[in-house]
Amino acid sequence: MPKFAPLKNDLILRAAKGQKVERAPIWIMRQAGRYLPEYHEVKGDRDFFQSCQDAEIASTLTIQPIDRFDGLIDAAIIFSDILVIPQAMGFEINMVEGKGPVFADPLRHPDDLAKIDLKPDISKKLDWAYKSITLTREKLNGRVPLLGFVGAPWTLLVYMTEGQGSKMFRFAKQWIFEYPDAAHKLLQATCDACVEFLAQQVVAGAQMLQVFESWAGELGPDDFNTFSLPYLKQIAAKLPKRLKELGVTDEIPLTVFGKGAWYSLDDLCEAGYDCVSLDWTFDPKVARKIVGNRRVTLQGNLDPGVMYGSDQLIEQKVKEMINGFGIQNYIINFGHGTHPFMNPDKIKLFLESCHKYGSE
Ligand code: 1CP
Repeated sequence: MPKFAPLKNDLILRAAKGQKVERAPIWIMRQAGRYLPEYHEVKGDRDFFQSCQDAEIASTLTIQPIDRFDGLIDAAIIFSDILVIPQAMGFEINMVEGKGPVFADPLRHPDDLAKIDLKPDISKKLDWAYKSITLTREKLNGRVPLLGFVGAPWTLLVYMTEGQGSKMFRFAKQWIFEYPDAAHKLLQATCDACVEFLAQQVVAGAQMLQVFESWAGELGPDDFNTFSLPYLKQIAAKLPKRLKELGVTDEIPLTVFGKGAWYSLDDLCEAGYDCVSLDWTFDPKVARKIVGNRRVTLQGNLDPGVMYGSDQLIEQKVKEMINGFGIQNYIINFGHGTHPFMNPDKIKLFLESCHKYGSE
């Protein structure tokens, strides 16, 4: 187990565990990356996945927003991608400029499962990710906690079957509705890989974890309960056991983000997660009512598009959001990631407004 500097800012860990905070902590989904000029400078024309796999580069990219917004941001998230689990399972994926990830040979029929490795050795195949987490944690020197993450099984099934981002989800839907047994086989294998990858990220130094179910909203409530929720629950149930086996703390806060699945909040509060991340379609007060007195911290949920508004509008929206959620049991975030076109100065103003309205 590597030894790291003590944390100087543990706000997010306290908020996640329901402990009292003097200010609501903040981080932003996709806080590193394409909207930052310094990202382009460092990445240059290097391949995206090569950048993730190079610990020196990935750690530099992870820390860029922490440096730029020094003192305004309360967590770093490791520079990587949800698609590294499919890569470990044997998929070849190219990150195409201006288009996103493209799989060379997506799964189109249950027979295709024979072409991939359903039991990849996650501790060996993704060893670069652990090196990058450990180095980033060393470089952070206790400034803020470091978050690790995975894509949830259903979201990864979408990419593994569609082969890229999708509007219609034709192939993913074909898998769950025409080949449900094979779909469950793939979801279970992916789920096992997710648990192991999360656990190994903690061994390497991750201090909090998020599970991204980015395509949750493509499923109706019934199908969400069949193809997403059981695996999200398994992750939350199996992770602490695996962490114990590995001899590391099982007190690591765990967040789930089911984008677009507004109907699932009540169930997600019972799914074993410390935090539930919300997209911007939620009214904060309504979300609080659904949570009731359950010990769940909410995260979210500003529409990232608000960054295109005036300074005054940004401040007003932040104020309303924080008033709606309250300062305790709350982690401020966007309802989804930054866009590549965003002005970093607007993001800074957002963060400053969060400090202004998010303090006791
Ligand atoms: O600061 C950070 O958040 C950086 C780390 C990070 C994370 C947490 C990246 C870097 N990607 C992710 C997660 C991720 N990747 C998700 C879940 C969050 C979400 O819903 O946005 C998803 C769905 C992906 C898949 C993915 N990777 C896409 C979307 C494709 C689509 O249209 O469906 C894209 C464009 C990528 C590439 C990617 N990942 C990360 C960056 C900075 C980039 C852009 C690469 C580049 O061109 O420079």
